[in-house]
Order: sequence, then C-alpha cells, then structure tokens
Amino acid sequence: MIKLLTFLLLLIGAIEIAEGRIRHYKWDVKYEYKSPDCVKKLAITINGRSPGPTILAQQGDTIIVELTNSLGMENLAIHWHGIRQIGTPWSDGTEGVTQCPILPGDTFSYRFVVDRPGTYMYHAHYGMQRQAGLYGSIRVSVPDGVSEPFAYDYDRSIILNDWYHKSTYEQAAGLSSDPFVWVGEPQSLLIQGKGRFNCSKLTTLNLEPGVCNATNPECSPYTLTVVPGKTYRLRLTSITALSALSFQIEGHNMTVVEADGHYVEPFTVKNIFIYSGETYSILVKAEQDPSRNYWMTTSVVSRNSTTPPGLAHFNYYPNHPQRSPPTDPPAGPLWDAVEPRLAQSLAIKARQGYIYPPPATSDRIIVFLNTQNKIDGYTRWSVNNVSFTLPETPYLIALKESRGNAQHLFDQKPPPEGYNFTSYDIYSVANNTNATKSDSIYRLKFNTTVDIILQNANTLTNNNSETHPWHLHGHDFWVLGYGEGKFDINSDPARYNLVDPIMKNTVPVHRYGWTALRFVADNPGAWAFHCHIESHLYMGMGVVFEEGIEKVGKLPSQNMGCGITKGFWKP
Ligand SMILES: *[C@@H]1O[C@H](CO)[C@@H](O)[C@H](O)[C@H]1NC(C)=O
Ligand SMILES: *[C@@H]1O[C@H](CO)[C@@H](O)[C@H](O)[C@H]1NC(C)=O
Ligand SMILES: *[C@@H]1O[C@H](CO)[C@@H](O)[C@H](O)[C@H]1NC(C)=O
Ligand SMILES: *[C@@H]1O[C@H](CO)[C@@H](O)[C@H](O)[C@H]1NC(C)=O
Ligand SMILES: *[C@@H]1O[C@H](CO)[C@@H](O)[C@H](O)[C@H]1NC(C)=O
Ligand SMILES: *[C@@H]1O[C@H](CO)[C@@H](O)[C@H](O)[C@H]1NC(C)=O
Ligand SMILES: *[C@@H]1O[C@H](CO)[C@@H](O)[C@H](O)[C@H]1NC(C)=O
Ligand SMILES: *[C@@H]1O[C@H](CO)[C@@H](O)[C@H](O)[C@H]1NC(C)=O
Ligand SMILES: *[C@@H]1O[C@H](CO)[C@@H](O)[C@H](O)[C@H]1NC(C)=O
Ligand SMILES: *[C@@H]1O[C@H](CO)[C@@H](O)[C@H](O)[C@H]1NC(C)=O
Ligand SMILES: [Cu+2]
Repeated sequence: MIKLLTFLLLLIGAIEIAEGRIRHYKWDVKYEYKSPDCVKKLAITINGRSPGPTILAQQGDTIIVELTNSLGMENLAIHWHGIRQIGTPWSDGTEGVTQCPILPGDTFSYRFVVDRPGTYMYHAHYGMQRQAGLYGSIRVSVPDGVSEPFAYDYDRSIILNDWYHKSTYEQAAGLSSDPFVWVGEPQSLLIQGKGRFNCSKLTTLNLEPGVCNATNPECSPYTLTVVPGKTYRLRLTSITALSALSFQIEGHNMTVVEADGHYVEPFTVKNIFIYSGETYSILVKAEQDPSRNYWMTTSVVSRNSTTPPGLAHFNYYPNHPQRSPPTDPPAGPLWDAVEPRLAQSLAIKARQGYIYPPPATSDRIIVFLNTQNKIDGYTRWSVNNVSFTLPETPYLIALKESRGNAQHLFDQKPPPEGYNFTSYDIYSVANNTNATKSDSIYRLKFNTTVDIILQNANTLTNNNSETHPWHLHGHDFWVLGYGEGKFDINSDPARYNLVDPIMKNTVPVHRYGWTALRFVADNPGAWAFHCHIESHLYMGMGVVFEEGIEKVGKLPSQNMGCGITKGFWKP
C-alpha cells in the first residue's frame, strides 16, 4: 500500500516536472558605468544590462537563477517580487530575513516555481542596492490551452524607475546621520531604463568632460513601436526608490486589466497611477492618426517633486522611431490631488469570473500606525513605535534553527498590535520620542486569517503626510478598503469589500488615510512586510511575520554563513 502510494506520488511528481519546464539562467552581477539618463554613473548590472534580462516563463515552470556576485566589495541578494515561494521560503531573496547575504565572489542558486500567470519583478534586497540599477521584469504566461480573459496582439514589458546621481552609499550615510540628510528628489525618471537629464544643469559642477552626454545612445528615448490598428498589452512595473508615478500615453486611453498578477474588472483611464512595487497590465489600441508619433510620459505625484517627467516615444510604424512627436509632452496630473489616486485605488476590483472571495471574518486584527520619529536624535520611521532593524541572524534561519543568540526572537515581548486611535492625532506632528529600534517579529498562528490596517499620519514636518506603498512577501492579500482620515474600528469594517476585492502584493497607503488588508497565514516561513520606498525601509518602516515555521523543510546550506551560522558553510 505504502509502496503504491509512493509510486503514485512519484508519478504525480514526474507529471508535474514534465508539465513545467525548467528555465535556467546564469547571471553575473557587477558594477559598470552606465548613462541611463545621459549622466555617467556606476550602476549594478546583470550580464552587462540594467534593467536586467526579462524572465519569460509559463505557469508551472521552475526558475533557476545561478547568481554570481562579481560586485567585488559588496554583498548581494535578489528578491522575486510577487512570487509567493510556496514551499521554497529560502528562495525569497530577502537578506536578513530569509538568507545570509551572497558574499563577493560567491554564487547562489535561487530555485522556485512560478505558480501563477501574471506580471512580476525582481530586484536587489540588500541595503539600498535596488536603486543602483539591479532590477528586471518577470512575465509568466498562462498554460497552453488556457486563454486570458481579454484579447491583444502584442505583449510588452515597461519598467518605470526613478534615478539618483548620488551613490547609494552617500544616501545611506545621510539617512543614518545626525543631523539627518534626506536623499532628496531623484534627478530623472526612467522608462524601460532610459531617461534624459538636462546636461546644462551640470555645468556649475566641476565635472570631467563627457560625464553628461546628451548624444549618448544609452539615453536615447525608449521607443515602443506600434502597428496601426493593433492592441498592445503593456505590462507596467514601478520599481522606484521614492516616487509615486502617473503614466500616460498622449492621445490614447488605457484599459486596466491586471494588477500584481490578478485580473482586474476592466476600467478605462487617461492616466494610471502606479506605486513602487506594483505591476499593472493595460491594453492600448493604436488607433490614432498614424502619421505622427506620440509621447509616453511619467511624472511624480504625491510629492512636490523637482524631478522632470520621464519621456518616451509611442511610435506608429513606419514612422522613424526617433522622430519626436510634434507636440509638447502633455502635463501629468496635479501632484497634490489625492482624490483621483484614491478613486483609482477604489476602482480596482477583481474581474468577474476570477473572484476569489476572502474569508468572511478574520482571526486577528493588527493595526499598524506609521509614524516618523526621532530615536536618539536620528530620524526614523516606526510602526507602532517600533523602528525595524535586521537581526544578526536572518529570521528564517534563526527561527528554524532556534538556538544560540537567536533565542531572543522567541523570548522578546511581542511587538504592539495597535495604538489608541481615539487619542492619536494623525494630523499633527507626532511628538513621540519613545519609539524604539527592534527586530521583534509578529508570529502568526498557521492558517489563520489576519487583517492588517495600515494607518498613515503626519510626518515630522508640519502639514505633511506621505504615500507609502506596502509590500508583503510570500502572499497575496485581499484589499478590503481604503479610507481618508483615521480608521474607525467600530464603523469602517462594515464598509469592507468582501464581494470582489482585488488580491495584490503591494498597496498604497494614501496621505492621512488608511488601507485595510486580509490574508491567510498559510505559507510556512518568515516574510517581510514593508514600505517599498527604499529609504523608508532603510529607516525602519517594516515588520516581519512568521507562520508555520515548524513546517519549513530543511534550509539549504547556501542560505547560511552569517550570524549564528557563521562559519557553518562556505562554498
Ligand atoms: C536645460 O537647462 C537650461 C539651464 O537651466 C535651460 O536654459 C534649458 O531650457 C533647459 N533645456 C531643456 C530642454 O529643458
Ligand atoms: C558623446 O557621445 C557621442 C556618441 O556616443 C560620442 O560620439 C561623443 O564623442 C561623446 N562626447 C563626449 C564629449 O564624450
Ligand atoms: C478617452 O476616454 C474618455 C472618457 O471615456 C473619452 O471622452 C475620450 O474620447 C477617450 N479618448 C480617446 C482618445 O479614446
Ligand atoms: C512646491 O515647490 C515649489 C518649488 O519647488 C514651491 O514654489 C511651491 O510653493 C511648493 N508647493 C507647495 C504646495 O508646497
Ligand atoms: C507610542 O509612544 C507614545 C509615547 O510614549 C505612547 O503615547 C503610545 O501609546 C505608544 N504607542 C504604542 C502603539 O505603543
Ligand atoms: C484611548 O484614549 C482615550 C482618549 O484619550 C481614552 O479615553 C481611552 O481610555 C484610551 N483607551 C485606552 C485603551 O487606553
Ligand atoms: C514634546 O514632548 C516633550 C516631552 O514630553 C515636550 O518637552 C515638548 O514640549 C513637546 N513638544 C511639542 C511640540 O509638543
Ligand atoms: C516609554 O516606553 C516605556 C516602555 O514602554 C515606558 O516605560 C515609558 O513610560 C515611556 N515613556 C514615555 C515618555 O512615554
Ligand atoms: C486551513 O484552513 C482551512 C479552513 O479552515 C482548512 O480547510 C484547511 O484544511 C486548512 N489547511 C491547513 C494546511 O491546515
Ligand atoms: C497643507 O499642504 C497642502 C498641500 O499638501 C496645501 O494645499 C495646504 O494649503 C497646506 N495647508 C496649510 C495649512 O499649510
Ligand atoms: Cu514609506
């Protein structure tokens, strides 16, 4: 009997392997001079490219990325954003949470299954390395014989990014200084890795000649060539370090059909708002006057930014791809208009026929108040008065191995689950010097349903509240609702959308507002949940969840080598 079962299990395994292909990549990561916005800067490249190669796969495929760290003097880790890593929590690629860093000279092998179709991304998850250029797209197609619920002729990936001229080290040093030095607004916005800085703005600096070269082909505008009459699926991804963006195509409406790997009940807009860590698929029909080209633009919203819009060409075949449109680039939406952004958030619902209803109730409610605090004179972000720091031993390893100096993760006081929202004034500068730095962890009972309410508030600047895109590793969550002002636990849950909420992995928390999420803690592992703004995470805006750690299989030895596992394993 047991033999028969084993045989059947083996057979099932064999069928799965036969169905899903293995896609094997070998990536070499190093620093190289690049000029994505015409200004020469050291960028992190994968096999010479930034953005890195697009991973093209089909649902059920196994991805293997053999990653060699050739950065010379810097550690490395890559996160597969939106891939839930069911059964492979050690491949999530979050340094300090799921693995030790990959040391210079080492090779690490990520192996995971892309179990759902959709649009995802990958990016560095070590320090602030992501914004040095280490990012790319993941596109997972539906299985053979399955069709998408919408039609299109061509499929294209477009990554939006913001770009700083200062190195991540200068930025990180400023953020951890007293007095605090903010990173400021980015110099450029990049569309599919290309932007354009105005070189004459650099002349006051004593720079070597050629450092800003407007004729460098690396910074010629990104061009999307379209055939008149055809429909394009554009898979938009935002990987920005700081900026919330609007994206628009001059003279063309766009229909939103996918968000973070889930089908959206279609709606049509003139511009789409996209926050760091989000993906959207939009359908665009090339049905305007084909005798000319049009602008694709992206501009900053939510911050009073000095960053000029990013520009690209929407090129009607057979016009010359580099022919500039005859018009001025259209202006984006007003940066400080919150209403249209909230309206878009509320418009995103699961598509009819693809609705996975959430559990009707939850087992636990955790309210996360996001505040900016001073801790010992340093400016930090906190969640319920706790500013996140990474432990010496990555959580997954410490919890799984549960020994040595990792014991404190089990012993310490659980982090706070809420705040007194009746007495907290979200519209005033918080006068809270009592925040602490901690690596404390939220331990979730396996397979329970958890509600998270993210509450936004005023920063340390008068009359200022910022948009925070929160990203959850290892899960998708249902987006139950958004609200302006202070969340009211007595009345707001009655307004939750339990009928057709979209599932996502990244969601904005709007200025002075709240966002409510629900997820099932059914993926054994340790998972980061954090603001996707690079400097905010660096300043402590995140938490870690543990669930079902006892169900996690044997950790690969390549994940170890730091903290309590120092010297455990060396390649
Ligand atoms: C570039 O900057 C210079 C100096 O500030 C300005 O005069 C010029 O109009 C700018 N060019 C463009 C294309 O914005
Ligand atoms: C600018 O780039 C062009 C094209 O690559 C090159 O021909 C030219 O020499 C460069 N100018 C400078 C000052 O480096
Ligand atoms: C875009 O949509 C708006 C509102 O539905 C409509 O008024 C407009 O004509 C559309 N524009 C194009 C170019 O299709
Ligand atoms: C936005 O910034 C500009 C200068 O960059 C300033 O003139 C303007 O007053 C600012 N607006 C607000 C609402 O702060
Ligand atoms: C945060 O600290 C402030 C000031 O000490 C205190 O009033 C508040 O209750 C604390 N909040 C939480 C969630 O612990
Ligand atoms: C919350 O604050 C209100 C107003 O300050 C106070 O009346 C109430 O007792 C507090 N609740 C808790 C649980 O501390
Ligand atoms: C903040 O709290 C400190 C200590 O309680 C107090 O001395 C200071 O006046 C407060 N500042 C404001 C602006 O309320
Ligand atoms: C700060 O927090 C500690 C521990 O929670 C508490 O004992 C202390 O009274 C708090 N101080 C203030 C000023 O709220
Ligand atoms: C999780 O909970 C659901 C609903 O309570 C149950 O049907 C399922 O069997 C549970 N799964 C596991 C792995 O415990
Ligand atoms: C607060 O800031 C907003 C823009 O973010 C501005 O419109 C408003 O006038 C400001 N209010 C005050 C009182 O300064
Ligand atoms: Cu943030």
